[in-house]
Amino acid sequence: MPMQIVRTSPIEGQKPGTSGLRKKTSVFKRPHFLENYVQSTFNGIGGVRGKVLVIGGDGRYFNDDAIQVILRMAAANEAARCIVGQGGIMSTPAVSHLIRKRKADGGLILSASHNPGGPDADFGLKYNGPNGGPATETVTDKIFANTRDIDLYKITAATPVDIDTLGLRRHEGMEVEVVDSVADYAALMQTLFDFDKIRALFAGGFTMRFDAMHAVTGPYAHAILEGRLGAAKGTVVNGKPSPDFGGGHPDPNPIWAKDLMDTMYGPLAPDFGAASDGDGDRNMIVGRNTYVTPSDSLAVLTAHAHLAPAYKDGLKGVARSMPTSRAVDRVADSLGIACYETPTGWKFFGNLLDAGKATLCGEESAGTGSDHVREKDGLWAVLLWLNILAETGKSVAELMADFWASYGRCYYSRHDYEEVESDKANAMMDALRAKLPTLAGTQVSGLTVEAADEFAYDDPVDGSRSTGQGLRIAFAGDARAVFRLSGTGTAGATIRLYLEQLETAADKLQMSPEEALENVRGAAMILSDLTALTGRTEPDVIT
Ligand code: G16
Repeated sequence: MPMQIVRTSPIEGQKPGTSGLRKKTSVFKRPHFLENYVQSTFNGIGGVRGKVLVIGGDGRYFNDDAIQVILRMAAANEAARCIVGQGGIMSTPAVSHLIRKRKADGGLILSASHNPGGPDADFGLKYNGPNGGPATETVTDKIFANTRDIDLYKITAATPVDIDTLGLRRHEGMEVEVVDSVADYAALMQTLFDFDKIRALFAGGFTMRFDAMHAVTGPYAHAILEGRLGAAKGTVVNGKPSPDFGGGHPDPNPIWAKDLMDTMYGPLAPDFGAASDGDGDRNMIVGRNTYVTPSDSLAVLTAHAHLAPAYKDGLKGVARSMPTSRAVDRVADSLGIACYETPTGWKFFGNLLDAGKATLCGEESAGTGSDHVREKDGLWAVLLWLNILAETGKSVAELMADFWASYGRCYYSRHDYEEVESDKANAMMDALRAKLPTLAGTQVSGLTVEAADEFAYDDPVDGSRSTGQGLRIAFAGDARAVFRLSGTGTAGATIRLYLEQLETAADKLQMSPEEALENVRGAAMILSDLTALTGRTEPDVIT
């Protein structure tokens, strides 16, 4: 086999973040950058000799070239087989499913998620383990350690592997199996939901708009919504994946999915709107004139999941990331099931799902999922919503009004300050961290601080401890402000400020979030001194 051993040396900046390694595409294209990280990943998981890997990406710029490099390195490292999505494209939840279905040893996902793609935009790579989920911190720590002392990588000669034609072929002693990216995933969805009921809903005139944002879910949504479920042609818009996502920002939130929001708040709004992100794991749900926050979506899905066949026997428990609103806690409480609070990052849900402690999980960052895979799953969330709408016969607005009347409303908003100079962002976090022990009892902006701490998580399954997971300030009256630095950005630091205020008074359930959160935002700005320490007066993005 024409295997080459290439001498290399460690490259700075290869520490995996919240979800694998994300960098500017131009950084990933630098000599040895990708190769070093791939070899370190292989080394970090004990080598890939004789192993089966699933490989797929969201189709962004550099996806195809990077997959060729990964295949050549897998062959040189003596992997037995790589299962690749046709054209190198597969959504993140579909990769997770395929790893589990085929009992593969793991997988590599090429994506920078909701970040834009292109030569001047972002790229990313992450490793998922045999359970189909993102590598735990224990594994990413090993990968990182390998990036620090790597001195060689192995790669075969630069013969392109055909990944466009379905079927099995060989590449330098390794099997390469090219599979339909959609088929297995669509079949899985059909086992979870009542497709007959949803088909009847559409047949009865129910209308929907699904914005695939020129990203990976287009083919999945066409096949499932318009194909198997009979939604009208044209239900799926922007359904053809493009390497730069049509020049857009494939992040399903009211800012970046503005066209969908305008449609849903306009005179010709269909009954239901939804969107998904670059790699298909995030979702946005919006009814006619009714945007549903991701935190509320998790809570509503928890309350009604039993209406879908897969969850008809109830949920074992639920989990949310710490900054996610506590709406779901209230539902879990009334259902008498456990609710786990984890650090940000889907990887922290894996152990809970594997151990059967949680069935549904969700995050404020537009991610919801269940134990059917080990990733968040955009289309899954949309289908569960459709199943619930079909069973209840209610509109999204009616469901939300009923929900808030039963559980109260957790007004919620996230303010992002992007590309802040790292020194300044760290200085702000350090100053606030130092202040936390003194804050209880402080009166600020009409609120009283009840408790303040830095979140740390003790995994109830493997006993591992994750520290430094966000600064949280709880106020009397069920209000909360949380500060943390994003672990997915590729330039400077992004400060995330999460604001939450519970309201239970019947006449205060239809306020604007800005109004409901005014005091807690004021208090957070005063306590953090954010403007003085970073020079920022307004967030770049409010979701
Ligand atoms: C990733 C993680 C999520 C996390 C999100 C935001 O999502 O999988 O668990 O909530 O990043 O993380 P951060 O606040 O650190 O930027 P995705 O969709 O980008 O893969």
